Amino acid sequence: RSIALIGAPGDVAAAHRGASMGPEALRVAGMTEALAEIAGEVVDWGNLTGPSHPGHAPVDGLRHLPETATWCRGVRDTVGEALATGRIPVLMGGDHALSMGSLAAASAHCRAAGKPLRVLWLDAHADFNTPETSVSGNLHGMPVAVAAGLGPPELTGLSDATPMVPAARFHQIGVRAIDRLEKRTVAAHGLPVADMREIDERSIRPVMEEALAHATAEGAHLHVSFDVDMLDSSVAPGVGTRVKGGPTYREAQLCMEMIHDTGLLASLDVVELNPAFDVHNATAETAVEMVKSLFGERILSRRPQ
Ligand code: DIR
Ligand code: MN
Ligand code: MN
Ligand code: MN
Repeated sequence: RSIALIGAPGDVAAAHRGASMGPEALRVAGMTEALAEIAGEVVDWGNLTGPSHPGHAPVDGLRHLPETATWCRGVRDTVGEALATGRIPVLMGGDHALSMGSLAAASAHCRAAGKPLRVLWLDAHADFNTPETSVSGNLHGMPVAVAAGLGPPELTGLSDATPMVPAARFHQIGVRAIDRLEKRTVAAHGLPVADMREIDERSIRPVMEEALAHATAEGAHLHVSFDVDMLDSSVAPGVGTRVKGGPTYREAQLCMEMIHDTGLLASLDVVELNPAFDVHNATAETAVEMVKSLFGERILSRRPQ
């Protein structure tokens, strides 16, 4: 299947400015060429446009709500167009709030096609804050909650379905930073999270097997939302919120290769890359290397043991 690369240079929902430079940094790191070589047909649809960062304080616990909603509508419509024409959309962010747009699109696409949707959320954070629990008021800390139906109607209403993606259809990998009140919401809604302790104790392979089991059994549409800060901060310094203690380069590569092995990857977000914090674009290059594995690059062409 052909891939549509979609740039979304929006940073209105993040604490630090600069994720708006993400799409171009990923292109400079060779995203288009890498996908063309591994996956076949790739078309770069260019960048969406939207509001720039207003620099306002939160209003009722939310910063830049109208601007975020505008960006997400653009993402939803363009990702939806890619899915409707049989392509695999690869959204290059931009901050992680933009995933509300791609989830709305994937949700609508799956409902129309009668396909189950599963979401793999690769992130240092659970992104399950609400205006009531958030310390920062930043919407990039809330997309999973919004998808699960918690949050302002301007965002939950991005989708005709409420919730657009029930909490139980997510599986989170790599989480190691959850706010105090956010933790309670995660527990109350039964959000499936494989945190770093679980990965430490069980190792990455069985954790990933479990995370992918439902999708495999259902033959689901698998949406992968890759927040680059999932990677250990020593491997990926070029993000707005660095968190130590994450998956190593090799562990993350194994995650990506195991996702590819399912043959179910149907839509992808690569978000939260912030070139303002990067060192010679190394984090963008690492992100492209991860995406290569997601689309099937192997060291040797042997099947897993
Ligand atoms: C924090 C940080 N939990 C917040 N979230 C981030 O502001 O809600 N998500 N960085 O990716
Ligand atoms: Mn994160
Ligand atoms: Mn973030
Ligand atoms: Mn995130």
